[in-house]
Amino acid sequence: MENPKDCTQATRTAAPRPAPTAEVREAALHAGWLDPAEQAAIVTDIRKVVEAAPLFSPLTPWGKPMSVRMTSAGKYGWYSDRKGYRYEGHHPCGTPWPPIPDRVLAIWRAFVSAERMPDCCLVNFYGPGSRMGLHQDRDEADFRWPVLSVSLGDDARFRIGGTDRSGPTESVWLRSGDVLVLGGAARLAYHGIDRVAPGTSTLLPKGGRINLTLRVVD
Ligand SMILES: O=C(O)CCC(=O)C(=O)O
Ligand SMILES: [Mn+2]
Repeated sequence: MENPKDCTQATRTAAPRPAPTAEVREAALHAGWLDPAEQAAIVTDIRKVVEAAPLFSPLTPWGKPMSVRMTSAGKYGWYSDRKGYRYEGHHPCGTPWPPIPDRVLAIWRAFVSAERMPDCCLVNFYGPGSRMGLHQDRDEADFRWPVLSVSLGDDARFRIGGTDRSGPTESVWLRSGDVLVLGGAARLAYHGIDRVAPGTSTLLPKGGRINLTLRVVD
């Protein structure tokens, strides 16, 4: 890749990408991509990730704990504290991040690439009242690789705008089993989660929402 700041989406070499069910400001939504059995199998995989690398609440650079609890799988984990947003090679307790589950990598292969696997699978857990403010995913070296996100559990109100923080936004409900790809013009779009609707899914016995975000980091 010659110009890593170019957002022209990297292309896979095998079969064409599945067509989205909807486009939300140039993000590709694949509603209901994972059936309930596949969702349950991925939750089992993610429980093992969380056993090896427990969820924690990162601090924002302003010193406030985030309402979303997180962990990661892969070569790098996303991390934040008073020093800023970044990727780290180890969980805060010092152990390497566990590998990204094969079932999760299969989703990346279907939408992005069979040759270049993601370096990070960020696992976000939204409990009661958790939300995520508008932000860009911009801690990666090469924006030509899209960001792929998988929603599991309760419905979430996802907001997306453009590359200007104060520009217009649109919102869409992300439901369990949905896959969203932020690539091309949407790669650096501001986005966030306004709220999660409790009791809208039976996938997680205690409720809440898991979001998996797959990214190429370096
Ligand atoms: O939870 C989501 O759907 C979005 C998560 C996100 O934007 C992030 O972790 O950077
Ligand atoms: Mn994001």
